[in-house]
This record gives sequence, structure tokens and C-alpha cells, in this order.
Amino acid sequence: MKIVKWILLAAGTCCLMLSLASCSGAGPAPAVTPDESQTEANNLITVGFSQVGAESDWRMANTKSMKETFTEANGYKLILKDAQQSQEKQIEAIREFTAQKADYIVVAPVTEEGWDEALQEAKDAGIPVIIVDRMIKTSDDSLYTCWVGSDFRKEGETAVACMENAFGSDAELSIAHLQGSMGSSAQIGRTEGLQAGVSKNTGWNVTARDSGDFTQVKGKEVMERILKQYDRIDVLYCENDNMAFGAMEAMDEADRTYGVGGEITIVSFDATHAGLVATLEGKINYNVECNPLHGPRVEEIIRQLEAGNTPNKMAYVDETVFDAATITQGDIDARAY
Ligand code: GZL
Ligand code: ZN
Repeated sequence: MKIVKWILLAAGTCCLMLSLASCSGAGPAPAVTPDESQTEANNLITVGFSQVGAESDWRMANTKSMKETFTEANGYKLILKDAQQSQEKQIEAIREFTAQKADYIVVAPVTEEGWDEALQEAKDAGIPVIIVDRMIKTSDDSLYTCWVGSDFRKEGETAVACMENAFGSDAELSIAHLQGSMGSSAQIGRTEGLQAGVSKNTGWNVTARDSGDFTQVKGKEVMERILKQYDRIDVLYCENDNMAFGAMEAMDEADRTYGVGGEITIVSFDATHAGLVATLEGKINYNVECNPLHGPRVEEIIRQLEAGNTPNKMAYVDETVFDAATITQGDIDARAY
């Protein structure tokens, strides 16, 4: 009897040990998302990226560049948040990254104003902030470590130079101006470039101006309204390719010709793949490049900061312009996006 009792007692103890082990977590670890400790354990650098949205081909290429750069194989854990073009959602994302103690916070700001409070919280938490693409207006530029992006005003000036070459500076021009998301640096700079051109060339007149928010749908809506109101449009100055695609739909439906040999000369921005195909086809006359490949530039900055060095405060990406009269298929094949 005694032996049986011992055996039962031992079996009971063994079961008890097993059940304790599993609830103490010593058993097979449940599948959990890698938390901070795990990230540190793999010594990955955590990068929180607050992206504007997915409003355009340019934006998708920009997101792709960041995803391709900040991989675990390269030593990073990328946390990407898409704000659907809402500044409120971007500020929430910055606050989440701060709470998660990200090593770096990258922000592509949808508009220029209203970032100080969220960036101050990140600064107080000792987290370096890198601004990409568009710019922010702030009373304290210590709130961000660096900025990587485009000279949007220069992009506008490049577009105006194309118009001057095409029409001569004493031409009478009726210009339709499709603006991007109002208050974004890309819209502000490209608009400033056109305004400078209009002031310089007295025969140029902005007949119609409205924002298509950088999207194809809104670009079409705006252009439909403009075409109904104005018989004479010589130039469409369109602040990104996706709005130009929408405007082309509207012009096709209104039987208004455009591009090389057409009534309406199209000047566009971004030089996305689809935009350059349209330029090669002669549908867009001039396409000013806007380089979305910020990933490698941001990583260069993080590497410098990790090494204790001080990167330049501002880093401009290289950009050019494509002309329907000279672009080749080789130009398009040679591009990374
Ligand atoms: C420009 C970028 C703009 C693009 C648009 O750097 O901010 O936002 O021109 C995109 O296509 O929506
Ligand atoms: Zn640019």
C-alpha cells in the first residue's frame, strides 16, 4: 500500500510541477510580437516612421524606399504608420513612438505647421527626430535633428524655365494651376516658383487655380470645373503626376487636346514611372523630378548619429527635369522607381 501511496504522491507532484511550469511561462513561449526587450536582444535599431499616407505614386515609392532600407537584415526594426493625410494621426503616431521608446523617429509631415508639442515630447524623451520630404515650420529647430528632402521652390523655378523656353518670355499665356495639398512644402514651393514666373513674365496669367490635394480623383474634379469655365487654357501647371492623370481624364472627356502638339501644354511634378511613361508618350510636356528615395539618406544620418557624429542639418536630394522632346525609354529603364 505504502509503495502505491508513494507512487501516487510522486505522480501528483510531477503533474503539479508541470502545471506550475506552464503557467510560470517556462513552457513553450506563446507567439508574441517582438517587444522592446526582444528588439534590444537582437540589438535592432527601432525606427518609428510617420508617413503622410498613400495618396500618390510618389508616396508609394517613398514608403518602398524606407521599407527596403530599414530591414531587420540591415539591423533595424521599422514601425511604419500611414496617416491617410491626417496631421492628427501623424501626431498620434509620434506619441506612440515616444511611448515605445523608439531609437529614432522619422516624420514626413503632411503640412508645415503644428508639430512643436509632439516633437518636444520626443526631444524630452531623448529621441532624435528626422524630418523627410516636406518641411516643418517650428519656433525651435532643435526639435528635429535633420531634414532630408527637396528644394520645392527650385522645382517650381525649373518648371517655369521650361515654360519660358517653350513659349518665350513675352508670350500671352492662360495658365490653369492645380495645387497640391494646401500648406504642404511641396505645394508652397512649387506655387512660389510659378508666382515668381508670373511676376517676371507679364503676359502670363493664372486663369484658374485650385487644389487637387495631390490625388488623381480630385485632380479630375478640379480640371472638369476649369474646362467648363474657360475656353482658353494654354498651360496646365500641375503640382504632381497623379493630379495630371486625373486632369487628362477630364480633358479627354471634354475633347480638349494636350501634350506635344495639343492645345494644353502640361507641366507636371514627381517624374514617377507612370509620369515618365506619359512624358515619353508626349502626353506630359515637362516633368520635374521629385526624388522619393529618402531611405538611404535617412540611414546615412542614423549611421552618423550612431557613431556619435553630427550630420548636416539639411540634406537636399538630387533632382532633374524630363522633356517629352528628348526623353528616351532608356531614361525610364534606368530609374529605381
Ligand atoms: C513631394 C511630396 C509630394 C509629391 C506628391 O516631395 O511631398 O507629396 O509631389 C506627394 O506626389 O503626394
Ligand atoms: Zn522633390
